[in-house]
Amino acid sequence: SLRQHVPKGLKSPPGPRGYPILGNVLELRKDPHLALTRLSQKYGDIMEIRIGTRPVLVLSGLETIRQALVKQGEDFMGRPGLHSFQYISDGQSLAFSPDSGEVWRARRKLAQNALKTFATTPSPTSSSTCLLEEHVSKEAEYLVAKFLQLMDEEKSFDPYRYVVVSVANVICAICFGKRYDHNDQELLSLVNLSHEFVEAAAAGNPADFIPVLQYLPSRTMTLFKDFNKRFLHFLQKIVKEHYETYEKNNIRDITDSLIEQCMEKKVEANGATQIPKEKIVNLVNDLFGAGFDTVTTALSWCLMYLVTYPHIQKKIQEELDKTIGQERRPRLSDRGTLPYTEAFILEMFRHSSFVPFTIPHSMTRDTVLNGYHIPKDRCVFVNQWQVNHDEKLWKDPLTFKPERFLNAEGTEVNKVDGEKVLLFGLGKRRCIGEHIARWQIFLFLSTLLQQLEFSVCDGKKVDMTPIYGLAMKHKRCEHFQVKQRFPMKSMN
Ligand code: HEM
Ligand code: HJJ
Repeated sequence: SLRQHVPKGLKSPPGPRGYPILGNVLELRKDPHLALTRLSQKYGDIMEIRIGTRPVLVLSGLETIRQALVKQGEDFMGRPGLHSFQYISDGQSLAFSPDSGEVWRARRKLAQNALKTFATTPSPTSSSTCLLEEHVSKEAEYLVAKFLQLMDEEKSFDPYRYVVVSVANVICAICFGKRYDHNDQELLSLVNLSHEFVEAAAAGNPADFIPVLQYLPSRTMTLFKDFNKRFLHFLQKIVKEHYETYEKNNIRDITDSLIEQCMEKKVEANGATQIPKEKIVNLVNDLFGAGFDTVTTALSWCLMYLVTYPHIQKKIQEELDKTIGQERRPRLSDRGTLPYTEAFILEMFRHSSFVPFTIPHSMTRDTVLNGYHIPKDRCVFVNQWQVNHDEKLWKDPLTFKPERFLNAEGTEVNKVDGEKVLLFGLGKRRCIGEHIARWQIFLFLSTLLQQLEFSVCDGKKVDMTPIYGLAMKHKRCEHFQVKQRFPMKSMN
């Protein structure tokens, strides 16, 4: 293949040789985050691999990633035009479409404002701090009752199946002002199949880099295309209902407020960036997709760690008992007062690294990174898993140990260590849902653990092996059990 022109005095990043035609695709077949972590130990924080005939820049090391995504943020903020991404939201996704210009910037701002208004702004009409707290408290309480009912009726159960509906209901409330029943088949058939999405949307999907694969039948890609069609259909129905019942003096939820934006944009004087109408309302696709899947995955990993390390579960419960007691439920404002719980969540983020890579980036222009020439349009993978398991940053990185984030007395979370955990990306493309995700995980977890003790049936082991994807999940486990911690003190 033609070598790119490299300016004098600069070099191309090093990397493994790879095979003709295939490049390094065989090495990436299984667990690319582990394979690329191993390769980074040999070639360094900035390396170039090939997938098929296409070169890909792979970034590791927290400082190198900060340099690229933050300090040289404008250069690294693009998204590659990958084959699989055209099927997400009809190719119009905020997160996955190749746009990184003015339209993307304006849409990102709209989405951020919408989340702020409908999730975290203090609520004037309710006793809760904000709508997010109100919705999570209600859904968590429902989940406790559901788990107890399932124990009564079935003796054991798969928590994912119920957690996903509760979490989906929180983002549904915010986006659509709607709540679904735990047996709603239409919702269940979407949210229970998100592995079909995350496995194809992951960094290094061969079909994105080897064009001939796009014409060969692939089960993963068929399921992915079909999932996206049904996802879009589901959301378009909800948006249509909103248009039909829209009243400009009663903005009920994020969808209404985006519709309002569409109407206002028409009258607004030029100057501001014009965004096509469809590209405003369909922002809810990204919000709903990210909102239900990531938080569910996080909570599901929490439950897996809790049953694997029962003494850690006990310590969280002791902290909850001491700080909150049984006379009231946990609230968002308790977050700063529960350091062990906070450390557990950080350690779950770090140890699972369930978002092993960010969404792939691409170069908006030629640049130089630590002396290496990086050309415009180069596809970039950012290895978050490597950062979270880097021996240079973490002692015994493979050990699950919440204490690593606490001071010696166990009374405070070490902020500096917490910020070394990389799971939400950095810089211009960093996650816009990070805060609401962290709040939700905290409040769901503390509400569940105040009332319930989780375990698995005698003799059953849980399989913690992550399944590679955009967000990594574990095998479902149907052997969960709960015990009510204070049966006499149940509140209403
Ligand atoms: C982007 C992680 C929850 C909305 C991202 C990225 C990561 C990430 C790694 C890509 C960053 C990059 O490409 O450099 C997570 C994790 C979550 C979470 C670990 C939960 C624990 C959420 C939630 C929402 C959300 C709850 C919204 C409701 C988004 C959006 C983007 C994004 C819209 C695309 C930003 C852009 O491309 O400009 N997230 N996320 N995320 N996230 Fe999250
Ligand atoms: C989805 C799971 C989906 C979309 C988008 C349009 C915004 C890096 C990670 C997440 C943040 C990026 C975003 C993800 C939204 C999903 C996700 C799913 C349908 C979607 C981990 O992604 O099951 O369906 O439609």
